Amino acid sequence: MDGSHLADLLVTKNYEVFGTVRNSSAAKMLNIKHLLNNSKIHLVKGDLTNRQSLLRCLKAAEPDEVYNLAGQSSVGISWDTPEETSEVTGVGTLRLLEAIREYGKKIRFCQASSSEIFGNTTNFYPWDKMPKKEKSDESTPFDPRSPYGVSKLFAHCLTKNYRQNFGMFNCSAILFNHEGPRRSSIFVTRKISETVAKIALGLAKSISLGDLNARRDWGYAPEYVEAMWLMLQQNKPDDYVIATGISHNIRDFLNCAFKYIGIADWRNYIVVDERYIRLAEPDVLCGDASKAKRLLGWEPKMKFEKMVEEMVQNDLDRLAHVSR
Ligand code: G4F
Repeated sequence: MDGSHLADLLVTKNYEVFGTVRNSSAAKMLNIKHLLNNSKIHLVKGDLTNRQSLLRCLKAAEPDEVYNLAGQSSVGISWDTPEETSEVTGVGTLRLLEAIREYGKKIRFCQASSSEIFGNTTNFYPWDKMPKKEKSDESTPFDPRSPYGVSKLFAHCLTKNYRQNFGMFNCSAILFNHEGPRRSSIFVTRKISETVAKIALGLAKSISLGDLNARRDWGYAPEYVEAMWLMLQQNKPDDYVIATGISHNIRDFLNCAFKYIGIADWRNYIVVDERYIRLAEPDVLCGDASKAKRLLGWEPKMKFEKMVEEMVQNDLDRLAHVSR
C-alpha cells in the first residue's frame, strides 16, 4: 500500500522510481497496476533477507533517496512467525543500512517506523513515575508488546545509531495506523470495508472480528507517505511521529461502514472470534504529530468518516461485477 502511494507521489514530482520486488511478490502488483507502463517506474529484484541483492538494487538505481517500507507488517502474524518477522523487519533493515554504507554514496534514508514501538506505557518500568502523556510523541519511552513491535524498535534504534555514528541522513517516520482502499484485508479496516461491501451485495452474511473495543489512531495512507517525503527534504535528518491525534475503536469504524450501506444496527452481522483476539495490545493508541506540523508543515486532512466511506465504496465498485 505505502509503496504504491509513494510511487504515485514521486512520479508527480518527476522522480525516477525504483521499487524492489521479491520473486514471491510477482503476483501482487494490483496496487501499482496503473504505474507499470510508466517510463519513470522500474522494478528491481531485492530482498531484505539478502544483503547482496540490496547492494545490487542500490547500484542499479543510484538513488538519492531510499524509503524502507518493506517487512512483515502484521502484528498478529508476528506471533505466529516471530523469527521470520525479526529476520525481515528487524535485521532486514540493518542489512539495508549496511548495504547503503557499503555502497558509499550519500543517500537520504527514511525508515517506516511504527507506533508499535511504544507499546506498553503503564507498568513495571522506572519511567512509570514520569507523568503519562495522553498522546505519544518522539519523547515517549519505548516498550513494544509484540515480535513485530520489537523488530520495528530494533530497526528504529539502528536507523538512529547509523545517523549518529556514521553521519548518515537517516530519518524514522513513526507511523501510526494508516489506511485506505489499497490496504491488505489482513488488517482490520480493509477486512471490514470489504466484508461490509460483500454484505451490501449479498455476497456475505457476517464479519468475524476480535476485540471490538480495540482503539487505534487511523490516518489516511496517501498523506503519510507525503510526510515521509517531506522528512527527506529537510536540512537535517530527524525522527517524527505521524498521526492524526484522534483515536477511534472498531465499533466506530463499523458504525461508519454500515451506515454507508444503509444499515444502522449492525450487531447481528458481527461474529466475535477468539482467534482474532491478540495476546497483548499496545496501550498507546493516539499520536501527537505536532513536531511534524511545526518542522515539516505536515498535518492530516482526511476525515475518518470520509476515509471509511471511500474504502467501502472502493470495495463496492470492485465487487459489483461478482454479484451480477
Ligand atoms: O488492523 P490491525 O491488524 O493493525 P495493527 O495491529 O494496529 O498494525 C498496523 O498498524 C501499525 C501501526 O501503524 C503498523 F505498524 C502495522 O504494520 C500495521 O499496519 O489491527 C488493529 C486492531 C488491533 O487491536 C486488533 O487486535 O484491530 C484489532 N482487531 C480486531 N479484530 C483485528 C481484528 N485485527 C485484525 N487484523 N483482524 C481482525 O479480525
